[in-house]
Amino acid sequence: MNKTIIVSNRLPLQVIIHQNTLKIIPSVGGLATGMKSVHAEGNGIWVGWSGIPEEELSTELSEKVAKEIRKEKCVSVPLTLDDVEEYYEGFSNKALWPLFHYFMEYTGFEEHEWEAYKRVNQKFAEIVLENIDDGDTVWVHDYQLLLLPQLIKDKKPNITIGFFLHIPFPSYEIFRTFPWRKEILSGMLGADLIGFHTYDYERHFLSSVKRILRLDAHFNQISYHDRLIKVDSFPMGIDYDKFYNAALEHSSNSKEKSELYRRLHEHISEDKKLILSIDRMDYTKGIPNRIKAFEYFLHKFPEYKEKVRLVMLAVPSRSNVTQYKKLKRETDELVGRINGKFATVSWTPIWYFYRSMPFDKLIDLYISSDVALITPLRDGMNLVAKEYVATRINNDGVLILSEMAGASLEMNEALIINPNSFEDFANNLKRALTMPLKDQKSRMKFLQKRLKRYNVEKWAKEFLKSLEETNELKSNIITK
Ligand code: GDG
Repeated sequence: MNKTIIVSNRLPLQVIIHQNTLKIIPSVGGLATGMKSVHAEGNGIWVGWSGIPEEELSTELSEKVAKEIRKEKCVSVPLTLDDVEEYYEGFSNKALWPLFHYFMEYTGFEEHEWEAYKRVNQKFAEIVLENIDDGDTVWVHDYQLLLLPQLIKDKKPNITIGFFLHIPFPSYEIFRTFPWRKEILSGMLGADLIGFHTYDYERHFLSSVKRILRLDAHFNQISYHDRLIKVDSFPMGIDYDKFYNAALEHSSNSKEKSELYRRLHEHISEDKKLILSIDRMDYTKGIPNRIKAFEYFLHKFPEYKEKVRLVMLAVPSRSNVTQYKKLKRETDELVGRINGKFATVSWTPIWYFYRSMPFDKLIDLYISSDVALITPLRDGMNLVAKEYVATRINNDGVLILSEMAGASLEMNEALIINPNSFEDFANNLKRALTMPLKDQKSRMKFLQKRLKRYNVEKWAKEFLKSLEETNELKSNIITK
């Protein structure tokens, strides 16, 4: 029986080792949810890193971890501390991530990190090849594994390979600065189908392929050696029902309310509003910008002092990388300065949480907020914007969304802003806070309808269906 092999940098689980006892906790992230049915089907497997460097495992424990992981239909790729430092924190997060998000000034090109990136992609390839049979399908995810499709194709030309990029693909003018641009493109072209969140990323990719590799591309098909490669956009959705149902349960009178819920609602009354932002602590998410723009709003519309509160959840991320440490310091200082400047005995303008919260608390935040302020400077998609919409069970609430997020292209009914314009930001925040309920509801209903239909499961199915169709393309070429 043919199977699908999913490959991503991290496995969809967490391994916890405490005093030689082992616990495996499945993770519940968006990707894991979307892939659930694909992964569960037949003898499908997921290949990725367990999150524990090899040095922290004795041979005996390493075997035990592999065995337990296998029970979850997962296979781990062993990574050393050096691999993690050079391939993940280094090349992936200091070269690819900033460049692909247009942060050229943050981008460092280190030859030894490139070597590590190639070495680790090769490690992934070996594990995939050990587990693959003729007729299988491989679906590779994201920017940490851009070389993997070609490494697999070289050894197994008849395997069908899909690749999906979760972050933006930058314009040619940015991408061409990359020292290893040809190798990166050739690596991706090992896939039969290459997917992006938006048509713009797809267009940028095709333009780089044409101009850097001088390949022919007609519409969304690239001729490469004797193969045809399809490129398309698949905007990722969320598990809509999970968020909607959780919101329903959390809002019901019979549900005992959490401390967080009670504290949030103490503030809410007719004339007081909560504004929410949730992101990983990442410079692409525009956190300092948002705080400064909020300050500008309070200056421009002083009547909102003591009437609004920004609840800002920033989830720790990549905290070993210098730029992220700097960002954390800058955010702490800005929040401190603005709270110091505006606070009164009964009011703190920004409630700032630097931590990860359990799902239940996330839902409490979503359902308690009148406005969601999602203003990244650059974002592949942004699922938080979609999750906020899914939790608005009474169709009220307003989403303010940056036009730099992939999600903005499918969420026209949100208030779309340029996050670099404080004027745009302040005016739209005022508009959101004064929007009549009737308008809120009609916008929310349109957004919800679309998100419910094109959920994450549908996204995964459409990608795999399109990947399967590439087999017809192949057979057409052969018969011609
Ligand atoms: C990358 C791309 C693209 C957040 N805080 C907590 C928490 N979360 C969950 C949210 C959401 C997810 O994390 C964040 O997803 P995003 O899409 O917003 O952002 P990235 O992490 O940057 O993801 C992005 C995505 O890949 C998918 O392709 O959209 O553009 O950058 O699901 O709910 N979950 C819990 N506690 C938290 O504190 N439990």
